[in-house]
Amino acid sequence: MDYKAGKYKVKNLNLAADGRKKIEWAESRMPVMMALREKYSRTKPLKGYKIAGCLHVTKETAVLIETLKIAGAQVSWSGCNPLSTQDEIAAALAKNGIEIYAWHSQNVKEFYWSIEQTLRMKPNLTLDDGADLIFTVHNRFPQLAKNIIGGTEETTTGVHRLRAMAAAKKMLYPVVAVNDAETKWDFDNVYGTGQSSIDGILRATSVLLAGKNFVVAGYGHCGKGVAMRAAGLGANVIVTEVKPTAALKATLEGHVVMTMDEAAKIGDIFITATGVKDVIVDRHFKVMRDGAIVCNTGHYDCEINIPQLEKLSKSKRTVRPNNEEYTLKNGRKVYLLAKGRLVNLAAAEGHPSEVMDMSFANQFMSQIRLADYHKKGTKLDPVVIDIPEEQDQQIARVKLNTMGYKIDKLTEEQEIYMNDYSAGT
Ligand code: 9W4
Repeated sequence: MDYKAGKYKVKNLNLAADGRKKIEWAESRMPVMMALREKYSRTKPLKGYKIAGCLHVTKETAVLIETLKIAGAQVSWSGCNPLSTQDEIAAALAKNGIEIYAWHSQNVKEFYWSIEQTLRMKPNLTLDDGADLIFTVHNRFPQLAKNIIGGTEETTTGVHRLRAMAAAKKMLYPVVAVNDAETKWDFDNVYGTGQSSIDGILRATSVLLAGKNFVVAGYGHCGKGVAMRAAGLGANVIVTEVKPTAALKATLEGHVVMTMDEAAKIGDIFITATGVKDVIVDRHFKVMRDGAIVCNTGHYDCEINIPQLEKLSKSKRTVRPNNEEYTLKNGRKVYLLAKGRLVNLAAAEGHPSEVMDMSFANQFMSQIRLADYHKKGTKLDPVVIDIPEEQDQQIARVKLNTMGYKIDKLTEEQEIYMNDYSAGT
C-alpha cells in the first residue's frame, strides 16, 4: 500500500503509467467531457470550491475528477464500491496530485475510513454514487453540512434513498438527482447495459450468438437494450415478462414472448434484468438444455437462485474466468457466469466511455450549477433537485456536434403553428 497522510492511500503508485494510458483512452472517447474541460479551463467556475467525491474509481471517473480540477476545484476522492476500484487508475490520479483514498477489495472499515479522509478538507460540495458520502455527513459529521452548498447523486438507488430522507425532512442540504436526467438513465440503461452485457457474456464464454435462443427476463430499459443487441447479432430473442404493456412492446419489437417455464426448456442463453428475486429457480434448471448459459445483469444477485442450482448439482468447476460449470444430478451441464452478479461489470468493463461521457457531463454541469447558485446568493431548500430539461438538451446537442451530426431548427412560423390551439385541424 502507498500512503501519504492528507494526500493519498492507494495500492501501488508504480501502476500509474498503466492507469494514465487507460485514462487517455477514455478521454479520446469522451468528447462532451473534453469540450466542457476546454470551455471551463479558462473561466474556472469551481475555483475556491472543495469537492468531496465518492464514486467508482474507473478510467471514466478519472476524466470527471480531472475535469473538476481543471475547472478550478480542489478535489478529494474515495471509491463507492470496493470491487469497482481500479488500482492503476487510483495510482495515476494520486500521481497527478489528486487527493484519493481507494484500493480494490477494501473491507467495510477501510471503505468508511476512506470516506472520512475525504471529509477532512471540509468540502462545500459532495458528489455521490449510492449516497454513502451524503449519509456519512448526515449521520456522523452533521456539523460539516453548514459548509456544504449541495451535492449530486448518480444512481437510482441513491436518489430513491434521498427522496425518502427529504420526505422525512431529514436532509441538511440540497442534492441534484443526476440519475433522473434523460441523457443519463436512458442511455446508461439501454445502450450502456445493452452492449456491456453482451460484452460480458462474450468475454466469459466466446460463444456464437447467431442462431441461439437468447432469453431475456424483464423488458425494462436494460432488458430492451440487451434484447436489441442480441437480435442484432442474429440470436432468436425470447422475452419473459410479468407486465402486459412491456410484453406487448417486446412482441412489436419482433421478439417472442413466453413464460419462463416454457423458455427454460428451449433457451441456450439466459439473462435476467428484472430487479426481482427468484426469476430462474430449480424447476427451470431441471428442464434446461445441456450446455445452457445463465447470467444476470440486474442490480441484485438474487435473480438467479444459486443455492437451488447448487442443490441440484453433483459437481461444479470453473472452466473460464467468470464461468462456472455445474453438472446437475440429471447429467446435464449449466454454465453460470460471474456468480450471478452483474455480468456487464464483473465480466466486462461496464458502460462504454461514450455512454459515461453523458452521465458525467450531467454530474459536472450540476456541480457547476450548485456553485453558481452559491455565487449568486441563491439559497436552495434541502430537497432533491431535478435536472432542468435544458441541461439534457444541451448535453445531447454537444454530443451530436462532436459526432458530426447536424439537426434542424424550428422556424418562427413552425413555433407559432405548434403552440396555436385556435387553428383547429
Ligand atoms: N463495478 C463492480 C461491481 C461489483 C463487482 C468477479 C464476482 C458500477 C458502475 C460503474 O459496481 C461496479 N463484482 C465483481 S467485479 C465488480 C465490479 N466481481 C469480480 O467475481 C465479483 C460499477 C460506472 N462506470 C461504468 O459502468 C464504466 N465506467 C464507470 O465509471 C463502474 C463500476
